[in-house]
Amino acid sequence: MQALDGIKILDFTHVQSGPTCTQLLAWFGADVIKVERPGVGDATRGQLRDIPKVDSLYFTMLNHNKRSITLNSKSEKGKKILTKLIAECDVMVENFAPGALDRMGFSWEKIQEINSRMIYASIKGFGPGPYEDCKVYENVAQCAGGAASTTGIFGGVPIVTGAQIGDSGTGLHLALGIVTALYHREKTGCGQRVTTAMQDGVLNLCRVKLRDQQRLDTGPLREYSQFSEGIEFGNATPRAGNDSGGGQPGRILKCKGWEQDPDAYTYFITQAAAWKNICDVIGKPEWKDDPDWATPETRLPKLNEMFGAIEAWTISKTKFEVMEICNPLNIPVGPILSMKELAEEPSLRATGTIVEVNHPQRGTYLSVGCPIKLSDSPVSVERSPLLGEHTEQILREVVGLDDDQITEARDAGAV
Ligand code: CAO
Repeated sequence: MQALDGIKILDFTHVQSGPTCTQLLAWFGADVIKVERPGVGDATRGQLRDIPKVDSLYFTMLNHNKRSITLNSKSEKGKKILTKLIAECDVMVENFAPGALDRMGFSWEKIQEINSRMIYASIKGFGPGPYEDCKVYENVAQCAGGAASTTGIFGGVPIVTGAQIGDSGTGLHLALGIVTALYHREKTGCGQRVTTAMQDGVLNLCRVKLRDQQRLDTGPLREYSQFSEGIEFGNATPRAGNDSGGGQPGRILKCKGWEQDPDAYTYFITQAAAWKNICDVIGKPEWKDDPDWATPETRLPKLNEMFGAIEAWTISKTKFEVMEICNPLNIPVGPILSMKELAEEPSLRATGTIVEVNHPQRGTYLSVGCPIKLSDSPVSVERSPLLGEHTEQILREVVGLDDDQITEARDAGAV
């Protein structure tokens, strides 16, 4: 038995943000019924295709363990079927442009009328306010949520990150909102509305940068490299390159082979408690008790010199040797791992974080499995559904239609 066994999710999500949320819930055992437009489906089925006429990796990697029903929810018959689906499901999730479901005739009030236990969950780009009607994609959210203004090299342009904090990050936030509402429903018997805005989700993940914004009022941010370089701070949290976001200064440093390998680097954190070990490892034992170097405060104005000395050592080792030497000494370091290295990492295969999935059209492909491990709710990653693969099954089992009614719905173009 899985944690969410018995929970039926009406999944009106598309592209990335919403599908990441419902995929997680499917992995925890919910029956996720993905509703797609007949003949069209989720736009990502056809985006960034690597094999002609085959569901893209973009789609397959975001829609595991779901069932697919095609339904024209704007047609009269389609609306009747949707009404029945709403009555039968526990959770409805959508990430359409603002107002799309209201325009279809399914406002929150109407949904509550049909099913008072329904949890209705949405992702939008922005919350209530001047931008609430905007359509939003990943990078817009990264920019509007504070990530881009604080990412990049000091003096350079704002940079977006490859981690999909706007889409997948907000999907995670929504999934937590949904399971919280399910827990609440256990006690009250009532459903509720759950909303997350991508701007809010990104800002939540940039919390430490709002911390720094306020610290600027009382002086420079001494742990930023900018401070050690004597560059004045402006009135907003600046881009901090690869500086550590915490109180222990860290940087990305070159390792052996960096001239040929773009990922031959390590992250190196100068953990205060490990300072003496760091001095020994890098061949600077004289810094251990030197009053100019011995405390974090004395080192902050000299970060370039300090990391220069550390890099003179890391550059003589591979990123994995750095890890092997530093870990036993409690010096936190991390190799810069490429996607290729991650895809081939046996320990990630062993835990199911990287999985091989078989798909009838594309054969075997790699995906990221469930990153959250529940000891009593094991996850088996199943391939994504083909467009409308489960239409008949769902019409029969969930909606309760018979063969004639299914044919009628097909003839009317409702499914
Ligand atoms: N039957 C009938 N109509 C359907 C349907 C179905 N099964 N499924 C979708 N539609 C309709 C919608 O009702 C909508 O119609 P109206 O415009 O008449 O209301 C239409 O299809 C298009 O939906 P959309 O506006 O959501 O899609 P889009 O491609 O224009 O915009 C996106 C995409 C992502 C920008 C927008 O949905 C959005 O801003 N979503 C919220 C934020 C979000 O999640 N963004 C992240 C996406 S991942 O990067």
